[in-house]
Amino acid sequence: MSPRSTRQSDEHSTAGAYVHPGEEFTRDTTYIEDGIVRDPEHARLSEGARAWPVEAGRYRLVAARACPWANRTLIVRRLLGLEDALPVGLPGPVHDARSWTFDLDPDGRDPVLGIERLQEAYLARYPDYPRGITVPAVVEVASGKVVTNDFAQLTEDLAKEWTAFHREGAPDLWPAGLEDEMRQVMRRVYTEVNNGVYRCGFAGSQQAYEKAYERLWAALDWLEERLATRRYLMGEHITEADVRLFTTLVRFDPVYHSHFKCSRNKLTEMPHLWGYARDLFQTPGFGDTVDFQQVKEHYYIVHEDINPSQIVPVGPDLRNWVSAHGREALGGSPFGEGTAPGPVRPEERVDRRHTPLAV
Ligand SMILES: N[C@@H](CCC(=O)N[C@@H](CS)C(=O)NCC(=O)O)C(=O)O
Repeated sequence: MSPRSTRQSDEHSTAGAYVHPGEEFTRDTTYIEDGIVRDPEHARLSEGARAWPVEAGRYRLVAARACPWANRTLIVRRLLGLEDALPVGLPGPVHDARSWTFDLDPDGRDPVLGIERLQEAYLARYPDYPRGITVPAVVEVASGKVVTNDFAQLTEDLAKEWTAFHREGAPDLWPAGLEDEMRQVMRRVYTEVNNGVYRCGFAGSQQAYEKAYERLWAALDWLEERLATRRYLMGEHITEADVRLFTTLVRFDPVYHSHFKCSRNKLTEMPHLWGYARDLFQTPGFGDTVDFQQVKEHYYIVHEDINPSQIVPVGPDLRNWVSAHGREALGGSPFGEGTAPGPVRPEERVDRRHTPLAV
């Protein structure tokens, strides 16, 4: 059995080389699409995908703080209070041609899975796994095998399938009445913004870059306007759509503006987006998952073809992330009828030298 392809690309198999000369950037959207669901017998998954049962402690989420797609899972897990049910392993910020390593753990091994590289969990399931070893991934602890790396489905499943383990007061990140519009908004955010910054950064020609740049800024202008009158993307309360936009915005000035040449404006020059990003950053569950130093190290060191010196910038100054944002004036409340998550567990706290928050 091997992961199914929606499109063929070897983009992930050439760590260190992300730009293909003359070409537009195309993302490999092939995932191990298994789902972790409440009722595996009646699960409606895509063809060939396996349904695994939701079970506390059976799986381990592997999520590098540096990665925006993995950052989504860290935020949602914390907002929903799934820390006990789904423990986390945190690889360091960089990876080599073979994969992410657990170099932040004392002996260089994930303390529960006992592996040095995430690659071991992929190969345990698919000995000839042909693609990039990506985070986020969920690994079954007993077998050591990767279950899924389908990051978009994963956060949706955490919200909809893992409800038995949600904390009391967990927010509704997928309000039923908003779901259709949410999916449209998230689709545009994904193609134009989350992936749009990569399309700029990994463009293989001047023409491809300029096209990507126009697309990105058209979308950011749309969001700037949308957020002028709405506190959150879908209105009064946070939803999964905000999680998805936030992880790109928080990386914008430290990385995408310079490293990916997304330089028409800084985030700090887009008043509504900047206020919105700070509002979320200061909301428990969002900013307290962000390690700016790991984020910068990941991009500037791993993408050697666009930053051959691998020098990591010292700036920008991050203290403005904790400044007053004034978004309360738009009304709304982050958690709706729910409540904020409690303090971050000591073992999951971001290094205080890597964040402007008092963690
Ligand atoms: N694979 C997913 C998203 C996950 C992803 O790309 N994660 C990156 C880090 S931000 C990764 O693990 N890259 C390692 C590799 O490609 O070998 C996609 O491309 O849509």
